[in-house]
Amino acid sequence: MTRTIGIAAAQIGPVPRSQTRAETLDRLIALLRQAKRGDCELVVFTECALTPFFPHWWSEDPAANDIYCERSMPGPQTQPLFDEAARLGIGFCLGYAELVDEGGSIRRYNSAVLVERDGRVVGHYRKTHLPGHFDHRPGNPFQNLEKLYFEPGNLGFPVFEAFGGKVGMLICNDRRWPECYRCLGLQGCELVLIGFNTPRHYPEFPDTDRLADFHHQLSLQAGAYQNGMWVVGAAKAGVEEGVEQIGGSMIVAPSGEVAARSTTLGDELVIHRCDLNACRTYKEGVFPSRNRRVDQFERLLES
Ligand code: CDT
Repeated sequence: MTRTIGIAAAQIGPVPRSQTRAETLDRLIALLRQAKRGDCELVVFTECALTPFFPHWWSEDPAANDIYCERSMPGPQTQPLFDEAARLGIGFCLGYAELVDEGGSIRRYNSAVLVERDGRVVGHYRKTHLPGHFDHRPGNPFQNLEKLYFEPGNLGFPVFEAFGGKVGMLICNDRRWPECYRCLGLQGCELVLIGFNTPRHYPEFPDTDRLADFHHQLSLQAGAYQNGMWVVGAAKAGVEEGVEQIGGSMIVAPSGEVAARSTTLGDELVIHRCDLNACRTYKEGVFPSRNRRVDQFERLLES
């Protein structure tokens, strides 16, 4: 018996500084509608999908970028996306910059929300691995200031019952770390949703530039195969405010094979009907999860 779900990775091209939040939201809503026409039930948007990727910009006052943060989800500016998705009966995962008041302290996270087809918020994830630096590096062509603008996520690696299966989320740099997938896989996760903004150029280590696409794909394929999960990666692509980003949105099967991939660096859907039961061959066959070695690993994680 199959357990299939039509999934679209919703890649978006550059979001210029001059674009209003409402204009960006219209682009996301257009992709939702296109996904519905493509028989999809779940759309995966990228990391910080509502705004330009502002951690590339230095500011003396990091709070100046609070205009790019959401104080609630849904909020007044994102409600139209939630309304249209519920009207279409389509769920989504949306990356956004989050600003919260935690016990009187203002905190900022690089976050994602998972929403079911009826509009119900299923759960949240906050990015664990914040790449880059705290300091201004004026010699670099652009900055990587996520460490300055965000705090590391404090929600762990939750797995949610949704879309007829077990679903987890990661955000961009998380996808390079095998333990992220492992923490999800050990909870039986069958589908991992990942948004990313990946520059082609790494100012501190330019020798890796020629491998940017390869390392991205390698990470998704290894995570999928070694944990028997579907992995969906949705990019912010193209040249945004002078920063070239790789694109390369794709859906990877639990076999590690690329099932579908983007062909442009603009707004584009990457669609595949994913059979969640295909995870079983790898979870129970190739990597049986209840063997002694994995039990030991779980104990290590708990300690
Ligand atoms: N957004 C994000 O996490 N990007 C990183 C690049 C960081 S380069 C220091 C990535 O892993 O793609």
